[in-house]
Amino acid sequence: MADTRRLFFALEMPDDVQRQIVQWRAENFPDDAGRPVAAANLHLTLAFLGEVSAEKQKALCQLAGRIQQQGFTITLDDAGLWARSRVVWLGPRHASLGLIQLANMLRAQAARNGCYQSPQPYHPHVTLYRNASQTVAIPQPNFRWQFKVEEFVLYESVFEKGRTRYRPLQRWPLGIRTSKEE
Ligand code: 2AM
Repeated sequence: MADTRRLFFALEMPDDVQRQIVQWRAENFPDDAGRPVAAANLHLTLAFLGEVSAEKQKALCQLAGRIQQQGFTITLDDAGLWARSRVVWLGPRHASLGLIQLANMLRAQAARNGCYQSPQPYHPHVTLYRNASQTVAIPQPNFRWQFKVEEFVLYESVFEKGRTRYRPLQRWPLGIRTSKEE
């Protein structure tokens, strides 16, 4: 499609959490578990936008900039396999209200601007493997990674040299701005 970008809003993993996840994955899954997501690509999607024109991107970024919400904490303490999409994931057992609120707001803004949104409820997750083997055993979630979220990010998904890379385009801090700061 001409002049469009494949975009999504997401949360970045802190470097130390990213490292620990990759180490846990290497220690707990066999080599043929599936196609591992590169460490630098680990993220938690808030809203997938699909192929977006520059004009629509601008409109969505303006709306994103108006979101007024406090930061929140994410706890990754669960893991599983979605057999149909063949995805191995990590996620929170109990998603914080702030996370759900932010994702739902971005998803609603996207839908109102013509970006298709799945009717499925939002399931916060970090994809660990794609094309997972149907028989892969999911280890006990013997971890609890916790981090504070103070910003959200618009990413572009770029496919080059046979690899997908997620490129951050813009960031928005979380926190309630006073009228003086605006
Ligand atoms: P996934 O991790 O569950 O695969 C960039 O592709 C991000 O957008 C990924 O996190 C991916 O989620 C998500 N994504 C890709 N296609 C999507 C779709 N059709 N609907 C919802 N999310 C999608």
